[in-house]
Amino acid sequence: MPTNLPPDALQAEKRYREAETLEDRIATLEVYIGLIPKHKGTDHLRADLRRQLSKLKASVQSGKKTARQDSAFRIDREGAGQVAIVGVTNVGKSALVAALTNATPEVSDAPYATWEPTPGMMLVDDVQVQLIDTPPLSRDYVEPELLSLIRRSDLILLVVDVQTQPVQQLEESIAILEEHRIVPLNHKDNYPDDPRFAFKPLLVLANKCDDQEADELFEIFSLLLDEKWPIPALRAGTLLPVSATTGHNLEQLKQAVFAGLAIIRVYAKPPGKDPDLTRPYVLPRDSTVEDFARKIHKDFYDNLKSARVWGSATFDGQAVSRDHVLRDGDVVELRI
Ligand SMILES: Nc1nc2c(ncn2[C@@H]2O[C@H](COP(=O)(O)OP(=O)(O)OP(=O)(O)O)[C@@H](O)[C@H]2O)c(=O)[nH]1
Ligand SMILES: [Mg+2]
Repeated sequence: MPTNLPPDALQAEKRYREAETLEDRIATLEVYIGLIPKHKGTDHLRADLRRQLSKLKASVQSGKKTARQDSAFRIDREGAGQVAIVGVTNVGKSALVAALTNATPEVSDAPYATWEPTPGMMLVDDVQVQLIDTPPLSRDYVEPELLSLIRRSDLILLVVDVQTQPVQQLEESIAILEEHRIVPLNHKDNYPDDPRFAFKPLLVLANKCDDQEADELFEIFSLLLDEKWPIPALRAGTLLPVSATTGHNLEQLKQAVFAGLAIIRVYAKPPGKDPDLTRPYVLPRDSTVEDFARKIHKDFYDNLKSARVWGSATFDGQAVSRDHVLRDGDVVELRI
């Protein structure tokens, strides 16, 4: 029986012990966990209870498949891409999501503050991207549902705290992911080409680079990595110093996410009119005029007679073929 808990938490614990059905046990345990004060002294207790909770939830799922839909870990895709922010506890994942999106996840000094994912929308220029704050990766236990969420995402942002053993944090996070067959794209060559592996683009964020002193820590961090990571994991552009507190490099972070998603924006120009530059169509990189036509409407795809492009063509308004490869920012006029 846990001691040093406030009376309401003790009462909730009693209700949990007395709950009889599986549903009741889950409901009362969730209330109990929510009432436990968050500090280092309750760290183990909370981690332990969360493990129990996910076991209970797993047994509901194996009993009836429809429970999956209710899971907080199944987040509908919105916007041009889904990006999972992951890392060990206290590195500032929630703080980054709060700084970059409209969402307001709990930011806390106490470890293991986040235990359910929270999505938020981040505007990169004129494109909305979905960022998902997630519970911490931990050597002890990782929720299977968290791993599925990461596997479904288009891009992983792996956060470390530049002020607290960032090298170890990075190595531990990568090891946990790889043990569960989630492999950064740049480690692909180390693994068999097997569909059970999810190869993901991954960007490392060294958070808490608030000031000059922290910048020096970042320098040391990146130097240490060069020695310890012979694989080209952290080639230019995959490691970025940021600060959720001061906003340092958050614009660069947005641009890096956009680049990591490998998408382009294309603007439609109705014949004889100006293009609508406020509403981009988002397409995978290397899409063609034909892909763009299909995205607008099947009729355009089926009946496309000609296309003109401003941007990637040699001259503005040049007539191009259906298989012309488009570039980010192109304006396209389709005629049917
Ligand atoms: N100095 C500094 N502190 C930060 C920064 N970002 C977050 N923090 C602090 O670090 C602590 C942890 O932040 P969170 O965002 O809750 O960390 P988390 O990674 O979500 O932690 P878990 O939910 O436990 O996994 C809080 O006290 C934050 O205020 C930053 O850029 N600079
Ligand atoms: Mg958090």
